[in-house]
Amino acid sequence: MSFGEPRVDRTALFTTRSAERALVYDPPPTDPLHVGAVRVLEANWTGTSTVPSRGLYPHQWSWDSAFIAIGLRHLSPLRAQTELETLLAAQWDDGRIPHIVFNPSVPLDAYFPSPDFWRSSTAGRAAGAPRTVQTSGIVQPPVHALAVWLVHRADPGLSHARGFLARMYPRLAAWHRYLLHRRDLGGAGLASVVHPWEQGMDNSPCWDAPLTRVTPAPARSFRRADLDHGAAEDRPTDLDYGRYVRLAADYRDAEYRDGGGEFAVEDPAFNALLIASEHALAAIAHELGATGTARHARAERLTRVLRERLWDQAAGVFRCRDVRGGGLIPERSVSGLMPLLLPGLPRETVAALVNTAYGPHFGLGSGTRLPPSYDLLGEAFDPHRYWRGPAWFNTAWLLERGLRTHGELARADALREAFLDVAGTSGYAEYVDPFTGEACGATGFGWTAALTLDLLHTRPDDGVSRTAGQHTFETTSGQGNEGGDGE
Ligand code: 9WN
Repeated sequence: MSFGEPRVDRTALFTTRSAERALVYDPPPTDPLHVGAVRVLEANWTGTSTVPSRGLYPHQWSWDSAFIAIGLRHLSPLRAQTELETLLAAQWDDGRIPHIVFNPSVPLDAYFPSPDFWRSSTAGRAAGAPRTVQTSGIVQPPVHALAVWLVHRADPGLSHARGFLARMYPRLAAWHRYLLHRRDLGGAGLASVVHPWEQGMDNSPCWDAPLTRVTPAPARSFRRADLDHGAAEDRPTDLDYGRYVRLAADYRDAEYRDGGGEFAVEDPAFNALLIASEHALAAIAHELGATGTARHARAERLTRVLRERLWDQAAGVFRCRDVRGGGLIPERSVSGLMPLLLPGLPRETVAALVNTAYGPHFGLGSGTRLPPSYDLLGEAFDPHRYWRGPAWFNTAWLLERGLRTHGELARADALREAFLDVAGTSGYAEYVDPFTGEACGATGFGWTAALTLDLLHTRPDDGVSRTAGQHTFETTSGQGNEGGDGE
């Protein structure tokens, strides 16, 4: 096992040629967990970005790439920067970062919905979709500014030499502006998702009630490619898929204009990640010489709005809000634990969230090895079905980070150990049975390998703020997060 500061890819300081974007590690690591994770990232690298999985997900996915870059920074900061640059090069003029950037050399039938379904360069023209690359038209959780900041910190010299922050900052600012303005469908300041795929936990029971309003597209009108790779009983049902297809087709047919669709949900994880990224964007602004505190203040204000809009005191968890149906959705999802990431959360909310994570609904410290995606006691719980119970490694990583942020060090250490153990024994699985750690879905999964590397390289007592009340997004000068561009 190897600890310490992210290793600097020194050869990369002087070059940006893709042939030299090889992974470097000096001295060569011998820990099999490390070696295996590096192999996965090498196998999934396409030359400009990393696929989540060669078989099931053969293109570039938005939040996957952000998590992957967070791991890659320990091996090759240059490759980590390239990963994010490739994704942000596909940003639309209206600011949205698409959830998939398609690889033109992959056959159309390898993944559904394919580029000919989304038709970004025609249906997305009014919203400013890029002309030279095909993308989807929906988004995924905004982990990007956080990833850019962490990648920068891995090698500030390389970052400055390549103008990495200066080039990424305006794109990230436009992305947040899109979410905070065009996607404020509830009118309270939070961003809404308009499709279950946007929130990233596609098949969560949280979507069941809002999805009942959506007429499914007929099963014969599309062909699912996911069933070529995954077991049907673990994947979403055909009925759910029909609804996903209908929602996406309606959005496309409205030329990706925001505000009109049947599905609009304020989700706690999506908004917590937006707020965490707003803190990171403040740190980036500070690094670039801005003096204002506007972004930091906005992140704090949004933390308060998140609590006012989505916190359920009696349940001790954040809920999703169905903006079209008008109320909080009475389901407990791992999404509702994710605001623990936020440094400005009141102490009593932190304590309640920790109790919920370690209580009967999520079973940490007692029955489960990693946080289940959904309430163990919920009616829809299924330990193997997509986002209806299994554990994913990205949410475990976020929870670990949240626990450290609020000084829950023993619990964070235990979760870190469980993460590393299960990642290795499961073959870097896409997701696992939360009780046994048995592998489900794809193996050799990008973010599982990348976040394994991140936990291996970030000393338990270093890397993020470990003290309750301190900022997670400290600047290089250690002055706290005072950045902001005052927009
Ligand atoms: C749809 C790529 C993505 C992840 C999502 C996960 C799954 C896609 C699918 O795979 O979603 O975007 O086809 O099910 O749910 O979180 O980003 O790994």
